[in-house]
Amino acid sequence: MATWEQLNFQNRTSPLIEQFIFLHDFILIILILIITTVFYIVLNIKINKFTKSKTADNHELEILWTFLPGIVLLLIAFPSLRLLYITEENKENSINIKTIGHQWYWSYEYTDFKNLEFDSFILPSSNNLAQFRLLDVDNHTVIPEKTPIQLFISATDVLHSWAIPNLGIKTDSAPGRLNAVNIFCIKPGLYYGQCSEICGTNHRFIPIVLDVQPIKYFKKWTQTILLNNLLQEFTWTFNS
Ligand SMILES: [Cu+2]
Repeated sequence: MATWEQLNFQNRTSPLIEQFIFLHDFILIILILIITTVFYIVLNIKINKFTKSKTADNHELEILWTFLPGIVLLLIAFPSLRLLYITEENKENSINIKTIGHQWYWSYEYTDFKNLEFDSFILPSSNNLAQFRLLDVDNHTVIPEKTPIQLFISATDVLHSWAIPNLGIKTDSAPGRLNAVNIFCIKPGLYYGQCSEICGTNHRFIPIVLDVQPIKYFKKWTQTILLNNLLQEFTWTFNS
């Protein structure tokens, strides 16, 4: 059932989304101020019926309505430019992950580990209550918590977009172009996202599941994946 909390942003789990929401609230305050002022003026004109002689050639008023919007725009421009640079800043990254959008699945490569790569497909709908319909995938993207991670995003066929609303990430994945984004998640848990750029008939069927784990579990997970890949390779060579 829908609740009032759903009107707002999802739970914030990274310093980046905190900053985004702060900017959003700040702009909202400016918006409310502008709407109230305009409403007040319109109401005043309606009630008092301003005559032309009162407002025409009012030099102070003209200066005010030229510079005030400029200052308001600057107040919005500087914080948003700052945020734009913070999202792409890459220093002291512990892990690099490459994700590539395909029609219609995501593939992941952990470039710091040899052979650590997998594809992530949607799970078909089932009656399993522990599974989110159209949001769950077979292979989760596991990352350690409280670790700066750089995610490189690209695509092989058409435009896709890699998005996790909890972390404030929504970055286009374009063929022939490498976009980078920073992840720093402060809470372990499962975070769900979807492709956010219309990419074809199965656009709604390529979700993203980010599994944020404590570092020791992440290490274990890398070992099991590597072992699995090795076994697969072995059976493949054995069968052929
Ligand atoms: Cu897509």
